[in-house]
Amino acid sequence: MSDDRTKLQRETLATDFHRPRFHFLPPSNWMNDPNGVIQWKGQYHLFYQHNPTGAFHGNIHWGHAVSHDLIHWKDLPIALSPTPDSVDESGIFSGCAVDNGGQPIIFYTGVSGPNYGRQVQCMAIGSQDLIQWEKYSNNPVIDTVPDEAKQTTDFRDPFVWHDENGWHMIVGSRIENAGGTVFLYRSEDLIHWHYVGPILIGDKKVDGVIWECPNMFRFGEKWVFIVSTHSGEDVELAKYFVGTFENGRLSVEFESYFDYGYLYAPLTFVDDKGRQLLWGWLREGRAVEAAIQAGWSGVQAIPRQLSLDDRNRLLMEPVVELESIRGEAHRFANVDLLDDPVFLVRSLSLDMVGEFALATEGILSIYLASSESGNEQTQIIFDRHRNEFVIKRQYPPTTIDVDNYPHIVRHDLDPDESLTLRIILDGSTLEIIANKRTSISTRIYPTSSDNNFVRLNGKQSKLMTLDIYEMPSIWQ
Ligand code: DQQ
Repeated sequence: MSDDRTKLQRETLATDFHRPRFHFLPPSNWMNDPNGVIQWKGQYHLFYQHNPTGAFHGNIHWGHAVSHDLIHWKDLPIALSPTPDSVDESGIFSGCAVDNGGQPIIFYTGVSGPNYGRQVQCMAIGSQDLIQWEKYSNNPVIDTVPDEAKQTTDFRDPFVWHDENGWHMIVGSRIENAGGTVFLYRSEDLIHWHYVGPILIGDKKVDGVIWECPNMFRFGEKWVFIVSTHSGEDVELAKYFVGTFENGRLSVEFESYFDYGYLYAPLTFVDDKGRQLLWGWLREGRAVEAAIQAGWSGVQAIPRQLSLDDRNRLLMEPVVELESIRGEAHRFANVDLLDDPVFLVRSLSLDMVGEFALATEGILSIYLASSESGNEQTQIIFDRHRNEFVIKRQYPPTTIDVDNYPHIVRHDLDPDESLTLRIILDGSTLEIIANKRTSISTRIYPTSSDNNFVRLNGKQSKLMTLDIYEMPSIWQ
């Protein structure tokens, strides 16, 4: 697609106030999982699951964009498309990119057959600018699900890494009547893969029936394993496990959810600053028909930098580069919160950083995307006694086809720990990260762009500092 055409598509959709202005999303149409994230010759490349012909899942290609700073993006031509009468005739599903000693290689799942029922692992080799991709002539490199899966249909999303023992690949799958799993393979040459076994098997009663989009990486001795859990009918939550990894098995020492809302299919990589960075798809919370009518669907979360704390909890922070585009700043400090809401600012494009001290019975409420009367709003409530967040999305009764269920999420604070909050609001996307370790991403669809009041109130709680930055569009 020409530069002019993508620019025109972006300009046409830019008047839609639900459409994020500083998060990455394609010029138009559908996007889901991030794929093949890699830094190449200093530039950050993002590939993504993309339907170029509609704002719905289907006809899946790999879209492609590049950035020098993880914030500003240039659209590039579609990287991979299905080939008729081949193992990927029905779609190029998720995967990763690796640097094979200067040669860029993509691994992806080729799908074909009824209900995408045949899923095989394929390879493509890139040009030095990552624009042209040639599929390996002997695809697939792995063509059958291991027997112990006792099923032959769910086998996708290869994640490949290299270490002193060679190349490793994990592929998301399930074991019939047991639960989600990922199967491990090893290779010397990236072409011939030897099956090792499942690294971990989930309990289908707890962690979904299928595991999709696996990731493995390490901080020192500790390995982190992230998967996206699927019920067989629908996506559930992204989960992480921390432990040791020996003889092809993961021994779990800590586990938790990566996000308690809409962030799904995260994918990680290490950049040249040594940062472990993570991308994630923020799916929609509205009916498919509404997305089709809007002409776009799916957003990427602001990339996050990951680390581990001394209790093996995964910590995450939006990349520091986001701070470079912050606009007008509003600072509030030392306010004892009472029933009467304090007006803060009006905007649907905000980056907020706050610290709050709550007494044992303290409650804090932040209202976003609120109408003047407050009959429509999103309320972020933290109850210190229950150590619990409730995120309420409240719309006029006539609003239909938009998710409005509450997110109820436990967030334990140590006795002397204050509550820190990072809140990023961008049109219909809302990312909330508490104390760097509890992430709740959601989607909201205000009925008017004037419903943009930000207020807060509370009881037995004190705003220590709150910095609110108005955020610009990255596409101007
Ligand atoms: N999305 C891809 C699959 C993956 C799923 C298809 C997760 O490869 O398992 O678009 O959202």
